[in-house]
Amino acid sequence: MAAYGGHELDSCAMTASRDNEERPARRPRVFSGTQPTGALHLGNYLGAMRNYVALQETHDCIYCVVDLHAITIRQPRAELKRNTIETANMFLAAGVDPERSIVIVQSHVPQHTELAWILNTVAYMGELRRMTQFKDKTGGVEGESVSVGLFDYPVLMAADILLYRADAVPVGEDQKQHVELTRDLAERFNNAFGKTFVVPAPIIPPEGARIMGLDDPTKKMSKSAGSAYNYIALTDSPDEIRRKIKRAVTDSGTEVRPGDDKPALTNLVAIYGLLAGEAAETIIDRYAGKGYADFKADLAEVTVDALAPFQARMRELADDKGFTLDVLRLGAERAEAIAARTMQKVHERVGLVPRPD
Ligand code: ATP
Ligand code: LTN
Repeated sequence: MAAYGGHELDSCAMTASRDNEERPARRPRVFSGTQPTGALHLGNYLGAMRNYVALQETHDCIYCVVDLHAITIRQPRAELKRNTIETANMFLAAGVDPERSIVIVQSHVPQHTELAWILNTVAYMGELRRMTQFKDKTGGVEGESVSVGLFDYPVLMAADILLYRADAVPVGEDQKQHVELTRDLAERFNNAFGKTFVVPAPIIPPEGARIMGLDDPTKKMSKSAGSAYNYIALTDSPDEIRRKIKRAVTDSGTEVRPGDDKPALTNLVAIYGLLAGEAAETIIDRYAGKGYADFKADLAEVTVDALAPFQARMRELADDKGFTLDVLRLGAERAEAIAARTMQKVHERVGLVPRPD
């Protein structure tokens, strides 16, 4: 995992790559968001954040800590604040470079919620009700006490993306449906009011898009899972990582190989392969005749080693609080310049009277 090396942030370098509309040949734009709901885990990294880092080579990227999404599930305020800064730190520690990419907190750019309101007028109740994440979070029972915010969550996500006219959205498999809804809303708005939004495409990695829970390989790894043995947080200590991998469920039999009959090993071999940069065949050959214990012990060390540079950078960032705040301040300025231009166009298309000077 490439860690972003500590260098000074200077606002000139950042304004040099301001809104790319001003450039003759703009690179395609990427937007993605992560909720500040706790420590990110290997699923978040392998499914999404790894792509956040890689896409910086070819795209102009905006990465957002989506705090307004996080409040659809109640969280103590001190925890939300801590998680917001920590999630921004995780982007940086994983290799998001704030001199090349924009890093923001969603609530710092008010146009996200403004556009969400306007998109609410083109979104249908029926399509929001069909969102599987909504169904999962409500347990399929849409009772009297399900919040409007939880229901409307995908419209705010669409606003996040469309606000910046992003071409591509790196996400894990579970967010594909939300990006499809975003495409539908963009097209519906464009048809009704004239071409305004870019219709974005999801970027979902061929491997790692759905890392499964260590304690239950039939469900995705999730930071909101009931047990900490479900996931490996990117901030887990080496001993915690070893303990969790040792306790990870395995399948019947002894062979280390992926397969439809082996959901647990399929997941563990995928994690090993992605972190070590090795093909599944190489791993299968190495553990032929050896059994699960040897494989798990080595997987623990591969994971500890892969996370070490990230964790070192997290410690540096924790000791330098001003750095992250500078990144977020400059990020918000740059993002707002792009957002304001989109909103001006949206107001005009819809027929809202401009505020008199
Ligand atoms: P969680 O379920 O862990 O609380 P989330 O999906 O609700 O996470 P985020 O933390 O905002 O919310 O997700 C950040 C990114 O990580 C998203 O692009 C999401 O698709 C991806 N992601 C989340 N879980 C996994 C997983 N198990 N495997 C691969 N990608 C994942
Ligand atoms: N819904 C996403 C988080 C999210 C997002 C976005 C992802 C909010 N806005 C815009 C991509 C683009 C989740 O639960 N992981």
